[in-house]
Amino acid sequence: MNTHPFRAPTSVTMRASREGRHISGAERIVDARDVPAASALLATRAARHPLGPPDEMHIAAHALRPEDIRVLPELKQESHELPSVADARHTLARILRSAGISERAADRALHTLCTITGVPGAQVLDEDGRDTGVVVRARRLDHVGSSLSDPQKNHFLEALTLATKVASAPGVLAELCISDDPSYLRGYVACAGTYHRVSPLKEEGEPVGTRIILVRRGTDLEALGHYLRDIPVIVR
Ligand code: PML
Repeated sequence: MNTHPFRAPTSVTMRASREGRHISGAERIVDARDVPAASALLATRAARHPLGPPDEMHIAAHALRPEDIRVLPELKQESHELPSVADARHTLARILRSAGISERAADRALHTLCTITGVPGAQVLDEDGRDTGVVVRARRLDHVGSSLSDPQKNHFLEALTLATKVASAPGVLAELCISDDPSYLRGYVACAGTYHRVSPLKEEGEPVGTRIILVRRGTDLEALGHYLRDIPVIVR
């Protein structure tokens, strides 16, 4: 059902950095009357980020038109708890291959995922796993179940929300993520309609964490960026 609970939907975005390096970002869509509460929540969260405290923080609010909002059902979910990082990474590559991604692309995507960090968005790779040179950060998204009172990051709900929006974008084959929180070891791969939670994708304290999006050959990267940045999505 394409309905959402907002009379005056407003996107609230937070970005925080230190010495020019991105450390925290978050997205909410709330009713206009809840913008002060959402802004305070996101400011608290940036200040408490494990990679913080930031020396620069931006919070922006942007009014949305109710009729522009798309309501999407959340992806199906599966959990994979593995005994080691090596097993978890192997499982992630296996899931990609079972969704039709080539072995070479799966290996390249996994290598990129496990070696970079500090990117303010997702790195977009083509279906052979080659870097397209595009980094895109999905904005304007939220889940109907998100809290307006708890500043603690809900890694799972936020990641599921973002993955649901990314999976609905034109040309997307898969999305992979390792959290940049040094003590959050669970990550995911979203493909073929399912959000696979996989753990542990890194060792405690390991300074890696990023997102990768794999796209079909010929995907219009401008249109992909526009959808992910500008089209508001509520997940339920
Ligand atoms: C992040 O910290 O931004 C990514 C969190 C990944 C969540 C994986 C999960 O718990 O399902």
